[in-house]
Amino acid sequence: MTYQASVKQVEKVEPVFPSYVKNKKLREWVAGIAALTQPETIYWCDGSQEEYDRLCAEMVKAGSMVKLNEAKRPNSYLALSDPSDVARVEDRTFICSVHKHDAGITNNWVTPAEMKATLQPLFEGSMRGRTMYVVPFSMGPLGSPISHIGVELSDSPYVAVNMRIMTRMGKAVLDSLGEEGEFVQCLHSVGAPLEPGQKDVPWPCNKEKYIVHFPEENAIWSYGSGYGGNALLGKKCFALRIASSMGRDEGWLAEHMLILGVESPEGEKTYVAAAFPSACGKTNFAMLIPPKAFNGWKVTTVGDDIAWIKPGPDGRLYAINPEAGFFGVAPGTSAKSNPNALATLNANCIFTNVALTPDGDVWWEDLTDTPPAELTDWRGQAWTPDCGRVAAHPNSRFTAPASQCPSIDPAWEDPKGVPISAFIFGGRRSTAVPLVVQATNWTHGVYLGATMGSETTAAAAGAQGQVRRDPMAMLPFCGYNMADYFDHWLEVGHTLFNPPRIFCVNWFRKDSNGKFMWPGFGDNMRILKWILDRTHGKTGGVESPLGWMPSYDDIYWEGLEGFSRERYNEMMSVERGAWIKELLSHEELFVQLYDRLPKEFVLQRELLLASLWRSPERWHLPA
Ligand code: TSX
Ligand code: MN
Repeated sequence: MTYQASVKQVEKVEPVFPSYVKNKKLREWVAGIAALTQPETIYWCDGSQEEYDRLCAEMVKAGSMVKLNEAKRPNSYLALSDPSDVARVEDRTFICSVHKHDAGITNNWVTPAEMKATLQPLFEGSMRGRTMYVVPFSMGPLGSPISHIGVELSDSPYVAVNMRIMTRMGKAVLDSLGEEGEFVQCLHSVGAPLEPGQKDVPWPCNKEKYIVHFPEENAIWSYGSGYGGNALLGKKCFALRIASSMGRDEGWLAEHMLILGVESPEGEKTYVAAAFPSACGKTNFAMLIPPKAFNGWKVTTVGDDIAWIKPGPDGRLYAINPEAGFFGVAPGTSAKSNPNALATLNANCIFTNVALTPDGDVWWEDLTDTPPAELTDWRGQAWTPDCGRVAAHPNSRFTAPASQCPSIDPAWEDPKGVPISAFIFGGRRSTAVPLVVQATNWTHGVYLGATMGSETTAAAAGAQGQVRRDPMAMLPFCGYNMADYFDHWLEVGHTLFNPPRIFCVNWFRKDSNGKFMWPGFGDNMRILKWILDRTHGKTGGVESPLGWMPSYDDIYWEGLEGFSRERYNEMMSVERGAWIKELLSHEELFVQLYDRLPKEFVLQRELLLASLWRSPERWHLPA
């Protein structure tokens, strides 16, 4: 790769390396990127609290963040983005493998050579007038055999401070990298160079955006956006897209999954990993508080978004949460929906695109039943409850240290990871899909995960109420061909001794009056308990056309008054007509992936169809 830059500019940005920067590849890469992007200065992040406070103070001074009321929300900040830069940009996200087939039909693809030819001129001088932050980070506990190191070069101080919360960031990472260690190259520019004397804006970004992955060289180039998953490259870009591709090559899984632990009153500890598409309350489930009647039961949180899962020496799967913080959607987070998340946000947080209260605190929709009488909204404009606009952007976020979560699991930083006993796949489906089903075996379970779908909600663009297939909730995050991904899942299961049990859940089925049939939230513990009992072989189940189901009597109902057997059976019913439509929609997904689709999926679909036809038109659990 050649970088074009005038001699004068190269001289200006010749990096001075701190003595502790020993890694040869890192030195060469930083020098090359500095010559290309021509920052005014280069700053090496050490990850200290002093550095974090200083960078935040600089951003406050520059007008990029406000400091919140120290008494109400200590050491916390609010950033408001440019109104055009508020979410991930899937149509600008690319997987640049050499062969198109290796990216697959579900990813945007351009050859690496062509993409680099496009990006090179955009990055040329893109950091002029700005500081280039060198952000060394570890995804996963430093030194864990499951962890991997990355270095992000970014011209955004917002990225630097958020990365300190979301990852293990700083000098210790470089020490662990040593002279020869491997790291994922994460290059990021907001694409807004400053000419001499030009005044900066609070949230610099560029209309033109590129979120680009080179899975064959473990590199990420991100241009034009300062927001979330576009800019904090350790998260979706590295921990999911690049890592999924590494996992395929190395025999492990990088999944869009929460990890939670359940401790029974007898002290038996079980961990499960669960995948949900957006708008299903994944963080709420990761931090679930069991109902009072579950005296002595405890749910603990290992992670709320991403799981790296590797086979251990005993033939079981072990998972780590590669992240160190939560970058969660704020609206909807409340003392009712998620008290643990709310407590996590008490201090040391960065909020993005939520509303500001007159006394210097934050607010978002549903935080309180009655909104404050006046606010400054996410666009910085005056807001009142009757103004007809939302106060916080629907995709507004909190960045919070995971260590502050009251339900954080004691083993959340265990370098070995936690043993996974079950996988749960969920979706938001108002019809057809029962509350819970257990797959009959690994292959059936992988099929259920691969064909999971969710209804679009107002939070996402596009028509409402349509079912979108989102295999394993990985559609926007798989760094390679989705059919190869299914194949990899099947392969991994066969390397294991007694693989985890697989379940499907749907908290969102509605009755004929359009009312949610299941109370959800803490009461999901009742379903989780059955899932655990099943994985430990402690309870019965009924064979349905779709897999194993709990009968009414298999569920612990204490403390949930008036939930009748009839209503439960209604919620668990299987309609042939609806499921034939469902299977046709599976076929639509499969024909897109036809040439590399595992044979098992075709056979599994046929088996499901056959079992539906041998069952009543409307199948019910016994009355
Ligand atoms: O997060 C949710 N979970 C998982 C919690 C552990 N939500 C919130 C919406 C997703 C962003 C849910 N919403 C859940 C759920 O299980 N279920 C529902 C649907 C629902 C909403 C309200 C009520 C019941 C169900 N009840 C009342 O409003 C009284
Ligand atoms: Mn996610």
